[in-house]
Amino acid sequence: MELLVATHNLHKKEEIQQILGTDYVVTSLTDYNIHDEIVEDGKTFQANALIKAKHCFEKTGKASLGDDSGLVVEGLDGRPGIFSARYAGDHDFKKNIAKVLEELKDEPNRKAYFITVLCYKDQNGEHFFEGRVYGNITEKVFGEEGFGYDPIFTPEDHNQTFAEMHVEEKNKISHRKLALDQFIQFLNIEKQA
Ligand code: ITT
Repeated sequence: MELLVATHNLHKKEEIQQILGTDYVVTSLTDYNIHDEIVEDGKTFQANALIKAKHCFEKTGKASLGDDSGLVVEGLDGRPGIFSARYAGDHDFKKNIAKVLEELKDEPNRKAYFITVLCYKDQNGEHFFEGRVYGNITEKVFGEEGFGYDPIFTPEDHNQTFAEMHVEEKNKISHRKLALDQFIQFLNIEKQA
């Protein structure tokens, strides 16, 4: 079955494909030659996931999955949060990471979580699914796998950052995996109905 994800982020697409396995063929906006930037001006992850799913559904007429994700750091009052993609001004992850580490320099509370909110939109309406993984922000970057803030996030009960883990390992425990599990459960129930 095809699953169209309303994203321009190919790392996300690949992770979703790896998590869902061969039962699904994951496609993205790029596969539909849609290159316009979606204005993510919602005030919550839910609102932004909905904006992405709606945009994609309206452009393609196909059931679409929006994924809005980010890093929420306790000692930074929840930042970068919904501003995770452009925290330091643009989509430059080295700069985003550097900004988070700099802001946490004198902050003892390094607790954080990653969140993914999925919005699935089809002709019948919208459905939301959420996954979170709790952990801590490291003092410096470790590892080269994954993407975004993975090199500075160590999940609870682990001693490696997401970027030090093999992709499969991250994808077994990640925020995205937890949200996708619920989504797949929903699709399976829908199929039986
Ligand atoms: P789309 O909106 O096109 O899907 P995006 O990269 O802008 O792509 P988000 O707004 O959902 O996606 O994500 C904001 C940022 O949060 C993203 O650019 C990454 O830096 C970071 N992020 C999201 N998921 C992540 C993950 O699994 N690991 C590390 N960082 C992640």
